[in-house]
Amino acid sequence: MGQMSSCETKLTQEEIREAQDLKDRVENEGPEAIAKHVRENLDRWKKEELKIGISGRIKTGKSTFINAVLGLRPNQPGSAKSGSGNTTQNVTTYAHPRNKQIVLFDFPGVGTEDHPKSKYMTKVNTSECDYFLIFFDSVISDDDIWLAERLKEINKPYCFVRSMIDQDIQNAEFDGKNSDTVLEEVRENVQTSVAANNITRHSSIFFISGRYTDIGEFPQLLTHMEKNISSLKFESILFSISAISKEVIEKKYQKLKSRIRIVSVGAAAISAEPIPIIDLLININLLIHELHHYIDTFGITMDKIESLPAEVKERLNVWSILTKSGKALVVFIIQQIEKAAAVAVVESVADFFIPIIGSLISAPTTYFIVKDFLTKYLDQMKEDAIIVYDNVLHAQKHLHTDTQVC
Ligand SMILES: Nc1nc2c(ncn2[C@@H]2O[C@H](COP(=O)(O)OP(=O)(O)O)[C@@H](O)[C@H]2O)c(=O)[nH]1
Ligand SMILES: [Mg+2]
Repeated sequence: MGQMSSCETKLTQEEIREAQDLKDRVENEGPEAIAKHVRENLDRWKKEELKIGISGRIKTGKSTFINAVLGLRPNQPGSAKSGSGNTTQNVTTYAHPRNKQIVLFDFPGVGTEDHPKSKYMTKVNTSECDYFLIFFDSVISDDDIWLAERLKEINKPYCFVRSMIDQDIQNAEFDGKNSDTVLEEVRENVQTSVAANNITRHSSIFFISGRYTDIGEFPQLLTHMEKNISSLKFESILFSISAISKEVIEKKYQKLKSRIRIVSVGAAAISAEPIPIIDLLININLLIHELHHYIDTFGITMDKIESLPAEVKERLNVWSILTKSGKALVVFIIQQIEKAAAVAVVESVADFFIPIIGSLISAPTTYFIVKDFLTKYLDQMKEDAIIVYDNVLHAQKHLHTDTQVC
């Protein structure tokens, strides 16, 4: 039983308390109710509303950025119209196609004829947004600063965004300059005007590309958002946006990793009052729920995989899960768990001799089996997400066009 006691000591006090609480609930409400409770806890972000306000003059890259966040190309249904002719006279709202609770507001720029400062804050309901981005091009205008001041007054988190950094890099390359220092140079140029103003001096400014989201400070922008909105709202945006860069994949991975504990503690509680077979199946459904969430979050869809060359496809781990459903998937997971269990309980004599299929394994052992199982699959799916990104999304960048990489 050496392994058992070491397992127990590895659980934190908080986890033991949580498991105990869930175990009591299992006794009172039954294991299915607990699984539902765990799933609801994991899915709380889906109910969270997130409203993002976007303002700035025309042609500062707002529509392109909106499409990147929505995961849409220009001209796809539901996308923001990009380019000339779109003056965004009124507020246009865009619901995220993968999560209708996320809405982007394309606000008209301040100071235009239709939206003078005097009427802006009443006409444009900025206060309902959770977070605000003010786009600018060469310099931050007085109108932009005015808006930032108003947002500050109502304690609304915001940042300034200078997009199209890819163009600056391309220009530098063309001019035979060192493209590595471009971002710093652009920042310095802006900084000179920024330093003169009290508001901009204390504001965050991010230099990004809405067209090529793996260039520039998109990850830093996300981190700023993370610090300034609730963690559930951030979870919502992180799980809904496409895997638009390796940094975003990494952020998604970290967030997904933090959920493993919740599932493991839940599964442990469910197997604490074992009803042979039933508790195992309930736990397997929890695992399937989580695995599908990994696939959705990383956006490893069948159509993206289909477009990969055969030798790349063969390298993907996710294949074994994506191609199975129903009973076949349950059987596959049981087989995987048996493998994991054989490793996890190898020193645990009592558990070792009890057939896994009856799932009369102790709660701490279940905790570690589930934790190892999910960690392994999450790691594998992150690898897959990077392979898909490199082959499908990144490749699109080198196609000619104006198309959004998403
Ligand atoms: N190279 C490059 N072009 C961009 C980028 N963002 C926008 N554009 C282009 O700049 C023009 C204006 O962009 P748009 O998003 O419509 O700006 P908006 O008027 O502020 O909504 C369009 O032709 C876009 O394709 C970017 O990050 N890089
Ligand atoms: Mg626009």
